[in-house]
Amino acid sequence: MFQKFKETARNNFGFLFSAVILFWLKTYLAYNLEFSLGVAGIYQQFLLLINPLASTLFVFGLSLFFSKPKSRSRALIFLYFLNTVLLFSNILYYREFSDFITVKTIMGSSSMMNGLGPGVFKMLAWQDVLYWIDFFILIFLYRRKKGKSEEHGPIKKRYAIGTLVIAFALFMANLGLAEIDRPQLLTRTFDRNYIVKYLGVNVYTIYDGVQTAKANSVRASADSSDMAPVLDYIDTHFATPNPETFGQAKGKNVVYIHLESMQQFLIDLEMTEENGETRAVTPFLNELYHSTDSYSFSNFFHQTAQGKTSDAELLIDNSLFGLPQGSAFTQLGSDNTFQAGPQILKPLGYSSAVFHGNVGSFWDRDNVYKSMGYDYFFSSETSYTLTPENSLEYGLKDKLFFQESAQYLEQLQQPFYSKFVTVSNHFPFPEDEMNTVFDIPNTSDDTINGYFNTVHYADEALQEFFQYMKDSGLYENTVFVLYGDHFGISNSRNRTLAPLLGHDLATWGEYDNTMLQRVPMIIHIPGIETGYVNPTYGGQVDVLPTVLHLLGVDTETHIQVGQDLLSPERENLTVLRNGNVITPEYTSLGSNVYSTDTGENIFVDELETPELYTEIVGIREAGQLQLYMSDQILNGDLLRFYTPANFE
Ligand code: GP9
Ligand code: MN
Repeated sequence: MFQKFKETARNNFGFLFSAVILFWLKTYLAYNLEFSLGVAGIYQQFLLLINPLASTLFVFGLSLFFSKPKSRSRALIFLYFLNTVLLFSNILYYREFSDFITVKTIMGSSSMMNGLGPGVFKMLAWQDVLYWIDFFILIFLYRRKKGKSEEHGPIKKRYAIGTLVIAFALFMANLGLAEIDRPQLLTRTFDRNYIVKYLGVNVYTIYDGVQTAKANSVRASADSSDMAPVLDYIDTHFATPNPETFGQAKGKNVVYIHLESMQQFLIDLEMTEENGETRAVTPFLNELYHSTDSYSFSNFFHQTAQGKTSDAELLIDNSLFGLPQGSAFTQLGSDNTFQAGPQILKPLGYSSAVFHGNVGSFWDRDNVYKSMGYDYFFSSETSYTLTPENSLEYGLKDKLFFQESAQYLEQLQQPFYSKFVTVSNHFPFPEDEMNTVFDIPNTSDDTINGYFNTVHYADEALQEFFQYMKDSGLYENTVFVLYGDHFGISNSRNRTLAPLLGHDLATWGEYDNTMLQRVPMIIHIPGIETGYVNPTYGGQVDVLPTVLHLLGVDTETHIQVGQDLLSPERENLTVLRNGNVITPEYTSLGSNVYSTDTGENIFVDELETPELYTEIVGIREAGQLQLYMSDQILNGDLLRFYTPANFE
């Protein structure tokens, strides 16, 4: 009997085992070469090593249900191919986003993948051969064994089922070991990195799919009673506006300028060129930043996640966070009830418009802007003619965009609430004949080198736009709100960027990556002369109440989870979308705490430093609560149950 089993195993399972081993090795290689999973200690290393096994065996084991040997082998090859595609897509995606692909990303938003698409060739690396070569080895093994396959009979169903049972048992063992190190791994919402680190890419993908399905049912089950805790939060969290700035821009037009991929480190940054001359990268932004007509913010962070541009727009217009996964625009946007800037200002006689030199379907803007109450959306379908000469991957080049848009803006009924979404400074920061080129930086990374040129171009475009505004006479009567939407240089490239910014690479780590998530935030109000650079810790979620208060709009009954950046009562805290929290004193990243000032890692323990411990728990909870309330509102579509004062 044992002899018989051995034979069956050799004849039928040999190919399966080769496939499992190959894929296992490949996955482990990718873990080490591609993802920064924060593996600490031998135990986590061990979990990382074993975690691909269970799911790989399970997925490939499905092929055993084919009774014909030929179909069985082919099914296995097909499954192997699919699983390789999944792994490889994650590798490419991670290189840009430092994150894994979500099911929502795959299903809900082709535009999300477009976000990666054009840059995809730049994402390829030499080692990518390693992620495909095994596939050909497998085909080679198949061809070799093919001649002998006639000897193999069908596999008994119970062996096939047995294989899946073994795979499942292995998974449970893996999960058990993981939970020892990280309790509640699956019950609490962790960073995606954690799930991959402990359970692997396949399990993560399945887990994410289940989560997505659950989320879809949340909206259906929410009702008006869910608003009560939200209203409580809004009430206690409200920061009374500063009487000196409240209404300072009353009745003025609003122009938001969405600065694509612009990071704060660019402000005041100078480059010394090969000819010895020193040039500012963003001379015009610097001028605005330091102007006494501007409230500028030096500790302002982007709070976006995978929804990138769309997350930033959502935050700015609604004072609500995007979703932890995927883009709220594409997932919920068009069905959701919003109480956004345009809707709030409409009763005060404001018209509203967005200008964006790209197709309206990108991030589902066509629909979402309508849900947010925008009167007009000037897109490439309605207003700009795109040609290969005048546009880049994401639309009309900024200078031409501003030039054309300024004419439309002049026609708009005043006062208006408007937004200009720029695109030229978008990854992969391509070369273009319209750019002035910096010789320095000449780093090993063309993406970084290109960034400075496209940033500089965007800065020139901005300057031209301000000139149009002055020429048309709109300038004096307008508040300009400029914000960077998210990082341009991803964490995986920061080590190459760091020396250019004068940072020490030896100590580079998660603290430094986090500090680079600051983005510019400038509120320029011509003629005020009371402007200054404000060091409060805040983020995109705080912009709407700030702007509304400057316009003299009372927001007390509005459901906005941010706080006025100019209010002396505010919390002085930034929570990033991943739950990390930054205050002037502390930066809390996962379970680590750093001094925000020095970057020094601070040991915080409940027993040894009880007071500090309580303080850190306090700021973490404040951050979590803000995210939680925002998620409740958005996921449950709770605004459909509530109408603020003076709202139509
Ligand atoms: C596309 C543009 C880019 O229309 O807004 O969005 P992003 O890729 O930065 O999210
Ligand atoms: Mn963007």
